[in-house]
Amino acid sequence: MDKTKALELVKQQLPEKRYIHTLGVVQSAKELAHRYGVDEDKAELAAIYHDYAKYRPLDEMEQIIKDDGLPADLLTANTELWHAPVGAVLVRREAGVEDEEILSAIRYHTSGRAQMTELEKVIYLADYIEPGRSFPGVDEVRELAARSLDEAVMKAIANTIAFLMSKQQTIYPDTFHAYNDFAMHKGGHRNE
Ligand code: DGI
Ligand code: FE
Ligand code: FE
Repeated sequence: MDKTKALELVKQQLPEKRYIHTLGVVQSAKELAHRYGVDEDKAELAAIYHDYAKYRPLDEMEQIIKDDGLPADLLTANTELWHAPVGAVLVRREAGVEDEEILSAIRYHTSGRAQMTELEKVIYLADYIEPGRSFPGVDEVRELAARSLDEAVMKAIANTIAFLMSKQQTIYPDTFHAYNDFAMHKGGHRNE
């Protein structure tokens, strides 16, 4: 898939602000991929498409969760999570991306999961630390990202869980599983 065409497709799906965020994620993902020996072209494409479904209507996303065999527990989870797995379905269907590594990086970019691949970690972290982000704790994660991919992702996940808990929001099980996996192994990974 050609990068310019991918960016054009994504631009049509997103408001200006989210498109600028996407360009930031692309920049951070390429840097992280380079630093940690992850395929830079895959990181770039996954970053371009990671928020593809972010502005789809909830009823359309709900239908895709039901029709495309996505985990049924998503239906009762925070709807903020939906755009990630639904995005993976739509990027395959509408953009013709078949690469399972890229699709799983899109699928898990919001929740994380146990045994994340290196590409999944890069996209999760790039989404968290891209230059446009300015929430509390982001600079600490940026510093960690310079020396350890696993420690940076673990801190980002811990911050997200703490943030959600401070607002008395639910935590999706995959997010806890991701955290526990890093805490137990300090760096379990799948495939590589
Ligand atoms: O799509 P973005 O805004 O770029 O970032 P994202 O895909 O990480 O979405 C973040 C939102 O998802 C944020 O508002 C927190 C929310 N969220 C809701 N429930 C969960 C969750 N994030 C995680 N990791 N786990 C949850 O259980
Ligand atoms: Fe997202
Ligand atoms: Fe994002």
